[in-house]
Amino acid sequence: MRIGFFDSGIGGLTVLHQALRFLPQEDYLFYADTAHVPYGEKTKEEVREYILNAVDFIAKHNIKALVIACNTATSILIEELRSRYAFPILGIEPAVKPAIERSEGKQKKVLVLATRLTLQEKKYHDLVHRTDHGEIVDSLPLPGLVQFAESFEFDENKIIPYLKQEFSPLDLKQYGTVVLGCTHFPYFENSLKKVFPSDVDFISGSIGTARHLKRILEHKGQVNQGTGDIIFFKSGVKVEDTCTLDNYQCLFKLLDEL
Ligand code: DGN
Repeated sequence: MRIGFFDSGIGGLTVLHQALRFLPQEDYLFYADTAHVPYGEKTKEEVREYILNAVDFIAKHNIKALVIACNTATSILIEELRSRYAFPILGIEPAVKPAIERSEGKQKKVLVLATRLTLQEKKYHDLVHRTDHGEIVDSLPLPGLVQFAESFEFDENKIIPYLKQEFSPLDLKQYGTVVLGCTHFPYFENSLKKVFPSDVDFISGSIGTARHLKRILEHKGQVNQGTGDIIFFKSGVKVEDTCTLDNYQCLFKLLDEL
């Protein structure tokens, strides 16, 4: 049986990349809802419908677990999804708590970068509130980075000016840790590093999600001895063209090099 991965687009590959490190012998199904990306600027009702359709499709493929490799989808729908399906469903959340722990030692603040929808949601506000250190957490949506990733635009000469423009109202020296709270953002870590002071740490939830996936499969005695085979779908259509598949391999390579 395969492990399903879902995202609005190619951001979820940053989580699958970590899963491949922890569980290289699993077989995977990766579903990108590219017909509807970006989710972050749409209404909750619209996005809910897209996710339910996609997950219904994925569920027909005999999967043993599903990773919602999208912070936006996790924040608005994870509980509802868990109540609909029998297989384990894991999500991903902005890594606010570990970021606070790292920043406190440096007496600095935390900046959470995510989609507008994630940052609006009660789940995110509860997450920050539960840490008891909400006063040191700032947040900023960066919708442009999702668009850049979806158009395979990673040229720093385009990305850095966009980041500088978005960060211009903020004093970046006050931050000790930056949370990559959208799975599309790790592709831009090198550009982000060039914009922030050199002592800033970057943290995402993808390692935690991959580790959790491994623990669940081990606990259920469902660890596979497969080949690490991946099949890709774009909004319900199997990806067969070599150009797209090569692009996905390039993204894994880009992540390997970070
Ligand atoms: N990659 C998704 C996330 O982690 O929130 C959402 C990107 C988008 O669709 N805007």
